[in-house]
Amino acid sequence: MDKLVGLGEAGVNVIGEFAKYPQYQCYRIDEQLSGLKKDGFYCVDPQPTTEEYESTCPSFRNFLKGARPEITLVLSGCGKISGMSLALLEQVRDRKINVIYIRGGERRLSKRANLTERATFGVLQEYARSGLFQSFQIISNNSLKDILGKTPVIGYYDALNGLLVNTIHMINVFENSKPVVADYSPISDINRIVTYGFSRFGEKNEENLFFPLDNIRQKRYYFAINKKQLEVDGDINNKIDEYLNQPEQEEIDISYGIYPTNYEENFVYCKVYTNAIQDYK
Ligand SMILES: Nc1nc2c(ncn2[C@@H]2O[C@H](COP(=O)(O)OP(=O)(O)OP(=O)(O)O)[C@@H](O)[C@H]2O)c(=O)[nH]1
Ligand SMILES: [Mg+2]
Repeated sequence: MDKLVGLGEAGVNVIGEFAKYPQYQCYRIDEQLSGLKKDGFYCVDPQPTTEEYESTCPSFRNFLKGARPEITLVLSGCGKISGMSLALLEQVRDRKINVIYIRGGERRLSKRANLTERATFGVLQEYARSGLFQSFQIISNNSLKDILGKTPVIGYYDALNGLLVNTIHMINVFENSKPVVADYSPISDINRIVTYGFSRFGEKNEENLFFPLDNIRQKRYYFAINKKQLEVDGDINNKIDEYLNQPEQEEIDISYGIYPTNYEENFVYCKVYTNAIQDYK
């Protein structure tokens, strides 16, 4: 997951957070963007409606020609510019596609935004289920907000985007490094609807999902534990067992890896999967 495309303001902001790490190649598409195409900025003409964004979608073939063999599109479904998403995805359908879908609407959505979001969410999920996408990753701003607790108005989106991107990035890093212990079962090809979770490892076995995913089929935990503690602390093993054996999870295929870190605090990241279409809630 290293070629990322942000569509609309939320998408572009999230991409900006990924751009802080050297391993991601970032492409931004929005109105009022300053920056050159060759540097990954594509400024589109503003349109008054979702439909007009759809009908005027330009060709991104040249702009996105380096974004292969796999591409991850980040967007919020309630912005007007999300009207471009299907036309854009059509242009890159020769690649493996992931979508990170941000459910906005922490405050009341306008009627227009609500309709747009409902339609985009439904269509993209069906695409995911029919196998057109490798994954459809749902993130709810409300869930991120609850995890962060009280967040001031200024810097609010930066805080949300920081939590989201840090979690996805850490999981990417872990997936490319060697765990001290791991028992990973393969993710079934049909489980393409996904969300993430993040929590501190310790007292409470909370996992703080980024979207309240229904009918979870598979879960992967990534335990990020202080290296010294892994060497000397006998309790850690028991705590991890307890975490993995929560009784309400019996039906879920759970797997995990344990990774050494130099941080004082210990964290649990998770990625959860289902094949079940999610209600618009
Ligand atoms: N997580 C996150 N959500 C955001 C951010 N910016 C906006 N949003 C959410 O995304 C939703 C859509 O807003 P925008 O991203 O501004 O809309 P847009 O995609 O630019 O679409 P337009 O209507 O065409 O401007 C809003 O309801 C916000 O809740 C951001 O930086 N991070
Ligand atoms: Mg906008």
